[in-house]
Amino acid sequence: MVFRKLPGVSASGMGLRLSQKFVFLLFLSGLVTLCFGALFFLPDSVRLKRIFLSKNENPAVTVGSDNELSKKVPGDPEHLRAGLKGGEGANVKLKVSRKPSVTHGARTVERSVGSRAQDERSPARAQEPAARDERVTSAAHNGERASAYSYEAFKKCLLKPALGKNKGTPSDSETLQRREKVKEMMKFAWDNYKRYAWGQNELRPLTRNGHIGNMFGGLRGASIVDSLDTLYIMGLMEEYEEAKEWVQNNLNLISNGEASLFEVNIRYVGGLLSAYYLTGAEIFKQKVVELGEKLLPAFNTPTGIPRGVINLGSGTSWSWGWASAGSSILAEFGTLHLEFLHLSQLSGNPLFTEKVMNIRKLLNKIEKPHGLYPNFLSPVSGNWVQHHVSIGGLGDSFYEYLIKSYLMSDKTDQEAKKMYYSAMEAIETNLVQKSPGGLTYVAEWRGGILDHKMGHLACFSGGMIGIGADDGPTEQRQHYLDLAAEITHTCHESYSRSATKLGPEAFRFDAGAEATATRLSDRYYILRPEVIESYMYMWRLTHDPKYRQWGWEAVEALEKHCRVDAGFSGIRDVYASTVSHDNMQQSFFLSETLKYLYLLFSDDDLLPLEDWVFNTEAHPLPVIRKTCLQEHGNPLV
Ligand code: DMJ
Repeated sequence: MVFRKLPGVSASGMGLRLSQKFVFLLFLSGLVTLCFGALFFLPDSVRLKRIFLSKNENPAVTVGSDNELSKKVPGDPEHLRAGLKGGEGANVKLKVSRKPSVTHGARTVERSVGSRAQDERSPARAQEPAARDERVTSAAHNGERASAYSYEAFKKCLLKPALGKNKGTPSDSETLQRREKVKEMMKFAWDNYKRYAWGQNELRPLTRNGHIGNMFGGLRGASIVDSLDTLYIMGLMEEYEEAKEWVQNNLNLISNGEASLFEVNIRYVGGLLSAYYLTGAEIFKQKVVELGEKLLPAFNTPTGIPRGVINLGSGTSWSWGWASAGSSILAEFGTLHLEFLHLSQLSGNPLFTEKVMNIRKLLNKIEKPHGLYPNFLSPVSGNWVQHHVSIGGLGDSFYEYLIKSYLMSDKTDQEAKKMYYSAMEAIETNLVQKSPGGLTYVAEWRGGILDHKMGHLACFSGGMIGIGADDGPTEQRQHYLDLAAEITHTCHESYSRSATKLGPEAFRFDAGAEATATRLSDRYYILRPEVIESYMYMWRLTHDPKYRQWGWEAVEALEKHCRVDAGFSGIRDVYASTVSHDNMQQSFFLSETLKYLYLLFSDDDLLPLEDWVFNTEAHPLPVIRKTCLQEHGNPLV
């Protein structure tokens, strides 16, 4: 009908002259191109975009879009960002994106990983052959050189015995009693896990069953691997032996599941490495090297920046569905360095070190807005994807691993040192704030705009800044120690201002708030360690008794509100005097929270900081003294 009205249109059915047909077709094809092009500008959550664009592609690496995450995810974007140090943050996000009202957050990767559409994975699959080759090479390499590492030689290079003169037993009776209490909590958490969830990843203490999830790619026994070193240093030897036996007989690494590279690295690789270094049991070394090799294909990207998710069987990797434009997360790819250096050390295979040094090189070279490191980077182009900066979830452990890389290198890694102190300078200039009530906090930064919020995760920074204080520029040392103390104080305030004396997932400093959560969705506590972690470091650095006192307050609160009949559980609202439990005993409670508490009430010679650095899951890794190791017959890698 319309055609008939147009000039030049004949009354016949075909209706158009040749030139008009050509113009019309040109117009049509232009329209189609325009529509398709428009897809690129839609936010990521738009279904069409997800159908047409694979997460592994990098359609438009845009630097500087602010707060993209909040546009992308239905539900509360705050909760999404509440992520944990690194990948775990991802988990919270995923959960919320599907169920905004759920308040316990750590185990959420599972659903979205499992439900990812096949077509999203295909580009990464194209890289499989190379990935396989790499693993073969690595395995062969390892086979040739694995036996070269001598545990005895390693021990000679420690300055002090790992467990101290007397296993860190404190001389005063009150501290000893407190330490015994923490040990009892560990035994209680362990016994219940053993009784109701043995071999599964975590305990659900209310329903008295196990939780597997798929954050670990089909690997099992996360609580066992995460607990090995805690059991050992607490002298729970029977429990340690049963854990070791499980690793020997049941830790099956032939898995075809989809795992978070970050989580497997910090919990399994970290846990096994520590267990090996503390005990010398070969089984841990054997398992950890085998597992490390399964992670290598994740680095098989155009830049060598690994993707966040990997299938441990096929080696296929891809980016988190929620991460902007198929990007990788700073706290995930920036939290591999410590473990991978040790993997090279133990296996004699330099590939592990090469992979993380390549990440370091890229991050060192890339231009940084105001000297800050944004949280999202494209593994394809190597450019930042958006300018969200945080020392909490998504960014946190990257900074932690810079200073710890320096310390773990026996203070020889000058590049890590330089990057850490420059990052600290930028953080202080741009993010560190003082509240009207005088509390020091580290805000988040979104393309130049400050979000006056601190996540529980960001509270690890008190400890981090503390351990970095001594090696900073001379005139800054006292300042860094003071800053560490102020941040730790603020985090303590976030605990003491709640009804339960436990801290919320995130607290704010705006609209009249001072270290309190203003949103319902930020009020939960999932047995996280970061505040207690900072107490432990600050105690070691200053011996100010208030840190032990604050640690004890946390023990009392955990006992009162989180201990249930069959284990420990997170709670949904730290401000409610009648608590509601989330039914999850996180593996990091055994690995970190209880370990840091135990160390807080021990003498400093239990895992002395001159010899050990803790990975971000609190697994102690020894300082690598290359010359000494070499002198004692261990090869330089
Ligand atoms: C732990 O798995 C690690 O500390 C990680 O770095 C962040 N999240 C949890 C604890 O909150």
